[in-house]
Amino acid sequence: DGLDLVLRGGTVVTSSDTTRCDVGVRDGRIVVLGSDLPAGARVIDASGLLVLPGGIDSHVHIAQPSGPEVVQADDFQSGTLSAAFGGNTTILPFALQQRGQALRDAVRDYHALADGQCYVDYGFHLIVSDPTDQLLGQDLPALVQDGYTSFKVFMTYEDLRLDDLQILRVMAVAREQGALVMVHAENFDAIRYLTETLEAAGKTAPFFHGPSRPIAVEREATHRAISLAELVDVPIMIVHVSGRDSMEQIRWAQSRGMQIYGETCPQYLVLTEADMGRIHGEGAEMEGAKFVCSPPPRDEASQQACWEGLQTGVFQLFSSDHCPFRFRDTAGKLNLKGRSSFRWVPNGIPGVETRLPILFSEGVAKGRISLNRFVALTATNHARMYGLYPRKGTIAVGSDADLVLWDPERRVTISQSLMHHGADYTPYEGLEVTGWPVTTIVRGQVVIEDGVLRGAPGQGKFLVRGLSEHARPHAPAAF
Ligand code: DUC
Ligand code: ZN
Ligand code: ZN
Ligand code: ZN
Repeated sequence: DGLDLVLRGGTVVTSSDTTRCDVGVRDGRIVVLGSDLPAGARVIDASGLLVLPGGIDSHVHIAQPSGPEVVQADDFQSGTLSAAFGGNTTILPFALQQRGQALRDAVRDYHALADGQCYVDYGFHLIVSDPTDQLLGQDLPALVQDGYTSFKVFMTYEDLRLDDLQILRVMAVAREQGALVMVHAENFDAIRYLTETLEAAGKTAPFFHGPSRPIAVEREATHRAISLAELVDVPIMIVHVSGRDSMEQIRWAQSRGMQIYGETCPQYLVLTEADMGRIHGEGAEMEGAKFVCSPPPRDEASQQACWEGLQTGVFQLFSSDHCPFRFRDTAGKLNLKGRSSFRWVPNGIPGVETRLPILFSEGVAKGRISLNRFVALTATNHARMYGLYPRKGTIAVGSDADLVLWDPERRVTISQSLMHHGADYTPYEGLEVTGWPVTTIVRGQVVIEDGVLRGAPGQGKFLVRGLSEHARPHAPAAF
C-alpha cells in the first residue's frame, strides 16, 4: 500500500554512490528508491538539496560526571536536540562506571537519564574504570551479549585510568566476546610529572594544558595501546587522534596487517594550541578554557596530518567528542577552580551540532575529501564499526529512514546564538562554513524541518547493537 513519506527530487548520497532519485518511506524504513515515485501521505521537496544518511556521532559525552562539582552542560534532551539540529540521527554516548560501582548499575543509571528524553536514536558504549573479577568474568560479557558491544578504556585520569595489566584483561574479554575496545591514549605519569613541573613554575593559565600533555605523551600511549592489542590479538579503536605522530603509529600498525582503527575530531582540524592562550573577550584570563580538551589541539602541521589520515583511510571515523561544560555558571560566574590551575579546567568542548558542517565545509567544499567519503566518515563507517549496519548509516531499501536534507550552498557563520546545546559558548565561534543541514528525519519522523523543531523528546529510541564487523579478529586465537 501507500507510502508514508516521499523525498522528491534530491540527490541521494551514500558512501559509494551519488544518484538523483526519490526516497520512499513506510513504517519508519526506506522501502523504495526510484524516479517519479507516487506521492505518499507526505511529500517533501528535496530539489537542490543532498539527501544524506543521518549523521552518526559515535563519540559524545552526555550527563557524565566529570570530577567533584563539575557537571556536563547537556542532559539527554539538550544533547540530542543539538545533535538533531546538527544533522545527526544517532549518537553513541558513554555509560561510565565509577570505581566501586557495578557496571550494570552504571548502565541502568544512564538509561534512566535517557529514557523518554531523546530526539535521536542512541546506544551506549561502556567505560570500564574498575575491572574486577566479577566485571571481567560475568558483567562485561553479559552486557556485550545484551547489545553494548563496545567499551572505552582510559590510560590517563586519576579516576578512570587502567594500568597495562587491567587493559590487557579488558582486551581479552573483548576478544572473547567480539566487542570493540576504544582507547584514550595518553601517558598518565608523564602528564602528572609535567603538570607538577608547570605548576611549580607558576605556569597555571589554561594555555599550559597543551604543554602538560605534548605530542610525545600521546604518541607513546598510542604505541603502547597498539602493542597491548597485538599481544592479545584484538582489534582496537584509537579515539581522538590529534596529529601526525599518533596517526603514524596507527598507519604503521595497519601496514603490518593489524586491525588498529583511528578516529579524529573537528578540534584537530580547525583549532590549535594557540586558542588555549586566547586572552581577549569577557573573562579574558580564562578564555583559553573554552578550548581545553584532551588530547589538546596542536599546530597547523598536525591539522594537515589529520587531513591526511582522513584522506588515506588511516582514520575510519570523524566524531565530535562532544563533551560540553559551561564557561560561566548559570549565575554568570566563571569556573573559579580552573582559575587556580589548568589542571582543574574540565577537559572537553561542545561540538555535536557543528561536526558535519565543519567537515563538509573544510573537507568537501574545499576539495580535500569527496562527498562519498564525507558520508563514510560521518555515518556509514560509524554504523559498520559499532554494529549498527545496515540498519543505520546508509540509504538503502530496508534501512531505517534516518535522513538529512543538506543544503550544500548555504553559508553560515557558526555562533553560539545558533546552537541548541547546554553549553554557553561554541569553540568554533566566527568560523564561516558552506553547507548546512536543513531537515532531519529519524525513522521517517521529521524532527527538524527547515531549521524548525517539529519533533518531541522520546522519539529517539535505544539501539541494541550487534557485534562490530571490524572487531572480529582475522587470525585464530593464539592461545
Ligand atoms: N576524553 C574524551 O574522550 N572526551 C573528553 C575528555 C577526554 O579526555
Ligand atoms: Zn578520551
Ligand atoms: Zn570523549
Ligand atoms: Zn575489518
